Amino acid sequence: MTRSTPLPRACAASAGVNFALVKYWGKRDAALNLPAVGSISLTLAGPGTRTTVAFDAALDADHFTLDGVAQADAGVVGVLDAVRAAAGVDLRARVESQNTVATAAGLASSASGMAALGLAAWGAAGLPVEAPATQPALVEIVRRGSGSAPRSLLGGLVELRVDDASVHPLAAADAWPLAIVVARVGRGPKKVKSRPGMTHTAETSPYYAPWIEAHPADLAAARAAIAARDLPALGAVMERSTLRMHACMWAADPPLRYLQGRTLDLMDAVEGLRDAGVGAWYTMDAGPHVKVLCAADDAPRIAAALAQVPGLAAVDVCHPGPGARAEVLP
Ligand code: 2P0
Repeated sequence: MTRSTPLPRACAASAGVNFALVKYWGKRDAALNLPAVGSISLTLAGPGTRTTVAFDAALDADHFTLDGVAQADAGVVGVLDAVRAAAGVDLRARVESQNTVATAAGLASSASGMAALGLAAWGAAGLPVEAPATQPALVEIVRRGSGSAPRSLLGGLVELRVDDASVHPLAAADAWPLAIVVARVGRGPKKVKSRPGMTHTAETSPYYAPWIEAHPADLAAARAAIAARDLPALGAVMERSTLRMHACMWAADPPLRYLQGRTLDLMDAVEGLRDAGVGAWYTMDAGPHVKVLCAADDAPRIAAALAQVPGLAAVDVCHPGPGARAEVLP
């Protein structure tokens, strides 16, 4: 690939977190970090990551700060090495990231983090930053950093296909007035990171094969619901996919359980809202937090109802947002 301008230059990129509606759990190739299943997600405005990368001939090592604190992170160096190889750059980089989402807590910080880092490094190396999701080499670098991160390259509802791990828009952020109410249960980091959690599930859960087998039907149902803008149908498949994924983990040996008592209290509250005629559907990832999909107009009263559940750290309303974007700095 050829660079458009000479180095050094700096590039800043922003990416929103995305939450999976139809879940990814498991890999078909661990070395390449290729997913065993496709996934469908919603990228959010607000919570996410902003990262600046500058390659600098004066540096003898990569420097990375997260929220102002210096970090040694092999994943960051891995992304930088992959971008250097793609662009023919042989300089170390200064990387500064700010998260507006809790780090490593099952709130998708790795997705926004890797999308912003990959795109900022790509731009700083002189490669084109327009339409990042259409550049397979960049999508692959971002995916190797975090399997869910390519979805944050696009806004709104997004599908990551299982066959070639490419990402595709299903509905733009402003095409459907949705919201996600995020109910946070506790503030600590998750006990088991996703990567070892997926390996353990694949190796020990007798439900792993059925999970993979049932998955394409959930993707098809979600695609159809999105095309028809049918929120109850999308909510139903989202809850089904969530519980199938967690059932698969619970059946591992020893079991892998991210859900907590308060998670179940929130699921009860969401079902109670539905019984009262309010359209609200839950999903949970590799953590105890509950994300509730709803129509944007219903979000304030759903947030108010969930805030009544005892013992929560926070309840926030989020809306669909754009894909990752970058600007080359002067
Ligand atoms: C998802 N999760 O689809 C699923 C649902 C968590 C549960 O993708 O190993 O940090 O780097 O590919 O992307 C979280 O896993 O994992 C995730 P790796 P990632 O959102």
